[in-house]
Amino acid sequence: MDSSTPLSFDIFCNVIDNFGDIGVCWRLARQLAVEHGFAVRLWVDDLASFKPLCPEIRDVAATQRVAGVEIRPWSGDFAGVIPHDVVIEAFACRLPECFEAAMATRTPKPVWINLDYLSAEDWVDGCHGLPSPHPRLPLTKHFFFPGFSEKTGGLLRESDLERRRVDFLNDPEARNQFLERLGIPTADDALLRISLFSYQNLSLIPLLEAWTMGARPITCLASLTRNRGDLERFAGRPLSVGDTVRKGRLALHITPFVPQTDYDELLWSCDLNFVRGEDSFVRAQWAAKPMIWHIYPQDEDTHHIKLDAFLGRYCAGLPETATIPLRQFFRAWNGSGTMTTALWETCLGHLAELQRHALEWQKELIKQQDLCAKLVQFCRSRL
Ligand code: TRH
Repeated sequence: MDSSTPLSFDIFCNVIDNFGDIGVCWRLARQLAVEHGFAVRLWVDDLASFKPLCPEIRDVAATQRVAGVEIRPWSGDFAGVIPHDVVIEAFACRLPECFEAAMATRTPKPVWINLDYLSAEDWVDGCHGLPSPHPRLPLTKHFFFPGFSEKTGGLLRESDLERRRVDFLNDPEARNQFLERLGIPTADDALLRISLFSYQNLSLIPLLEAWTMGARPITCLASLTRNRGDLERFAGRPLSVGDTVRKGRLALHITPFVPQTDYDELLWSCDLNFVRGEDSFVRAQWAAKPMIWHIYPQDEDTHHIKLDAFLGRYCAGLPETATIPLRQFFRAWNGSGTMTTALWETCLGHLAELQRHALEWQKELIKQQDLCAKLVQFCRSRL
C-alpha cells in the first residue's frame, strides 16, 4: 500500500486495573490521529479510569471527540459498525464476537493487531509480528510487541517529544510555573526533587525515613494512588491533594494526578523519578533522568525475570561501582531485598553518574524508530 494513503484504526481498551491500559491506548490513539492524521476510534470500557489522564472526558456514556480521536464507550451492541482498516486489541482483550464477525466480512480484511505488554526479555525479538489464525473465521491476528531492540515493535514516542524536553529544560521559568501550579516551592536548587508514583510498597516507609535523615534536603512530589496507605502511615494522618508533610530533611508534597499531557513536565522537573507499570516507566526513560521502576507485580513472581531482563540492558555500560547498588535498590524497591538508609545514601552518592547514564541510555534508545511509526509500517505492509 502507498505510504501516503490514509488509514483508519479501531483500538479496543479493556481497563483491567490502574491507568496503564488506557494510558498506553490513549497515547497511541493521539499519536495516530495528531501526528499521522489518521481516523482513530478508541473503544474504552471504563471512562472513569480514563478521566484522570484526560480531564476533557465527559462521564456520560456517549461518543465524544478529544484531540482528534473519536472516543466510544465499549458497551452495548456494535450493530452497523463497520470495522476500520486496522483493529487493535490492547493487551489481549477479547474483541466482541459480533465485531470479529464484521471484520471477517469486510473487504479487504482489517489488519488485526494484538498490542502486547512491554518486556525487555530476549524472547520478544522472536515473537514480535507472529501471526495467529482465528480458529473459525478467515482472519489472522498479529502479535505486536513493544520492546527495546530493533527487532521488536519499539517504544511509544511522539516525534516532537525530544524538542519539547530540551525547550523545557532551557526554560527555567516554564519549569517554575509548572511547579508553582502544583504548589511546589521552586527557589532552592540545593534540594533534590523526586517524583513518586508507585504501587503499595513495603520499602516506601523505610525510604521516606531515610530521606528525613539525609545530607541533602528532599522535596518529594507524590500522587495518592495505590501507595496511599503507605504514605498515610508515614504521615500518621489521612492525606489529601495539596497537603505537605515535613519531617527532618524531607518535604513530602501530595500533588494532584496531572493530565497525561503534563506528566512529562513533571518528570522533566525532577532529579529522580519513581515510576511504575509500563507507560510512566517509558516516559521516565525519555525524560533522561535517573529513575527507579516499580514493576507491575505478577503471579509466581514472573515480574522478577522481567525486571532482571531490563536491568541487564539498562546497566550495560554503567560502571560496576554504580551498577551494584542500583540493582540492589531496584530489587529492594520490588520486594526482593531490604531498603536501608545506607543503600539509599550509596545510590545517592552515584547520582551524577546515574544522571550521565540516563542521558546516554536515552540517546541510544531514541535512535530507534518509534512504536507508532513501526506499527503503521507493519499494517501498511499487510493491507
Ligand atoms: O497505572 P499503571 O500501574 O499501569 C499498569 C501497567 O500498565 C501494567 O503493565 C498493567 O498490567 C496494569 O497497569 C494493568 O502504570 P503506567 O503503565 O505507568 O500507567 C500510568 C499512566 O498514568 C501513564 O500513562 C502516566 C499517567 N500518569 C498521568 O497522566 N498523570 C500522573 O500524575 C501520573 C502519576 C501518571
